[in-house]
Amino acid sequence: MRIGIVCYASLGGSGVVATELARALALRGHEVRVISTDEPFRWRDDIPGLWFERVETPAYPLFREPQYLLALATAIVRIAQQHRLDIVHAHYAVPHAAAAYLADRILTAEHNPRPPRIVTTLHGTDITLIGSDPSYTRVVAFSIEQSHAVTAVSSSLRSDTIGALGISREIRVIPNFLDCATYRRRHDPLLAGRLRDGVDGVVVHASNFRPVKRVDSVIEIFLRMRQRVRARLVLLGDGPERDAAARRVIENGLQDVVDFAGEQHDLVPWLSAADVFLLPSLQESFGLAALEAMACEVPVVASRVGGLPEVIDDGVTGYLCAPDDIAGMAERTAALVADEQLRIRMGRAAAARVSERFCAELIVPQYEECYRDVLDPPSRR
Ligand code: GMT
Repeated sequence: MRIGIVCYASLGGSGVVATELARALALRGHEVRVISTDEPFRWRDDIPGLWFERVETPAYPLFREPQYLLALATAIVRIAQQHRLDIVHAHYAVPHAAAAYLADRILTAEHNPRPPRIVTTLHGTDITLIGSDPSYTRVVAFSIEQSHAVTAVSSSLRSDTIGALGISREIRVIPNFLDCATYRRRHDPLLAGRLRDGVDGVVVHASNFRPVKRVDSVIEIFLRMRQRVRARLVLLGDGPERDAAARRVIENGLQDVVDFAGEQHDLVPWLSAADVFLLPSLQESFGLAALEAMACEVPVVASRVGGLPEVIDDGVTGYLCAPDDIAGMAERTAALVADEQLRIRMGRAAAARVSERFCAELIVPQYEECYRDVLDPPSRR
């Protein structure tokens, strides 16, 4: 199939999933074009059948706002015609589903013999935060209804979409996935040695530092657990809450035991040096970062919200607590750092869960089936 994958380039799970899906599809023999404003985070064009198509959003002094929706719809029309796309797969509904819909209308009105079918994948905040904001709801809901197929990364997100947007159409649940050959425990002895020096354990958090990730809670949990064990906190990623987090670290005199490691292209050695991964988010439709940690045999302590219970098996591969239960998360984290046997058992169970349910080999065929169904609906076969 000839597939166009639309995604955000910025640091975020939806862009990562879209990029990994594009790679996996190209490796399976499809022609795949990733359509974005910039090369996505973690982009590599080292395999045949995979291309990057840039969306230019020119600035014009008259406008205060960049016209991204129009630029993207125009780019989709051009790429669909030029490369005879069969599928346009929009990752993150806002505004990608609307841009894909607009492109479809243009191609149809211009009598394009076979406009591509539109598949939209919902990732989370496109529904739970942005899409359900009254400023956007009508267009987001309409463009989701108009897509030829819609997928959500968890059952929880499917329910949220039905509840928040009143969507009545079929939404398939296709969970996120990892390249399990890459995501496996891989030690960098130098890095692990540095992080573990002088402490009993290492706690890691990785995110885009937006308020929904609650990095302030990560620091609060770490402060409390340090009353029981000597630990280091490693914060991976970057975003709007980073400066506030850095101030909190200084206010609490934690500079020597908290590392801001920034954005890392290869998370595996960092995760492999960890004893516990913390994800106390306010909302999380899936929690790709938790899955990456689990693949590296790291148990996760997280909020019991959204799709996280579909990823983490409470008491088996990690612990789930109420999002405001900072004391409970601190206690669980300290217990894991203090008890090596418990940590190893849970870490191995976590990695086993990832290989049983969340490897690319299991999930990518579900997307291929979805594409085949919209190109040739089962009722017409
Ligand atoms: O909120 C983010 O972290 C970014 C957002 C995105 O742009 O990718 O993440 C959402 O999609 C990820 C990939 O499907 C999920 O793993 C995250 O759980 C989801 N974030 C939220 O629901 C808050």
